[in-house]
Amino acid sequence: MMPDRMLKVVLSGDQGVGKSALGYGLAAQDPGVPYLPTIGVEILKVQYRSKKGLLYYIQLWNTAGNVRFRSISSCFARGAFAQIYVFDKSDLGSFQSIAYWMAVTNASQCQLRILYGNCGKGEVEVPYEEAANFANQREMLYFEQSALESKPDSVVFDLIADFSEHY
Ligand SMILES: Nc1nc2c(ncn2[C@@H]2O[C@H](COP(=O)(O)OP(=O)(O)OP(=O)(O)O)[C@@H](O)[C@H]2O)c(=O)[nH]1
Ligand SMILES: [Mg+2]
Repeated sequence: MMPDRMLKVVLSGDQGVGKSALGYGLAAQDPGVPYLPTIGVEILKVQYRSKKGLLYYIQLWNTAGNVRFRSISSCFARGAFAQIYVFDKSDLGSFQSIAYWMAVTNASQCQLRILYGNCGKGEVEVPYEEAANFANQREMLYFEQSALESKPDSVVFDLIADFSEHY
């Protein structure tokens, strides 16, 4: 079946924040346990039916957070419709890195930016208000959830589809 829309979506953020956990959940793929650190980039293919009934073919670029791959992060972001910046709510440093990730991935070049606070990993160091304010100032939508509980029908794709259908 031909999709109505094809979109590239990129996941970025520090090592170990839960990008792969989120990506596999959104793609309904069982990666096997435990998760291995991503090498370079992995492209997950996802089909999604929006509330308005459009069929999306989403290429989810699950990138590596490890410093070894930083020189290629900007290439992976090229041509993205949406970028999802992931941090771990129990790790302040990963939240402070978001500005860095926005810079290397040319955040202003894509139509939609989502800040995703993974709240599944432990005791909260970054409160909701702080993350939501930061997102607001940087023209991002803010959303928080446990990455391990993400599913293809998650609100993440609804946000992307709603935006795409108004765009
Ligand atoms: N309990 C719990 N563990 C999580 C959650 N999200 C991620 N983890 C764990 O945190 C570890 C790192 O998660 P990944 O998804 O591999 O992190 P990543 O951002 O893809 O890391 P890189 O690929 O190295 O950049 C894994 O052991 C996951 O199982 C969560 O929501 N809850
Ligand atoms: Mg990964």
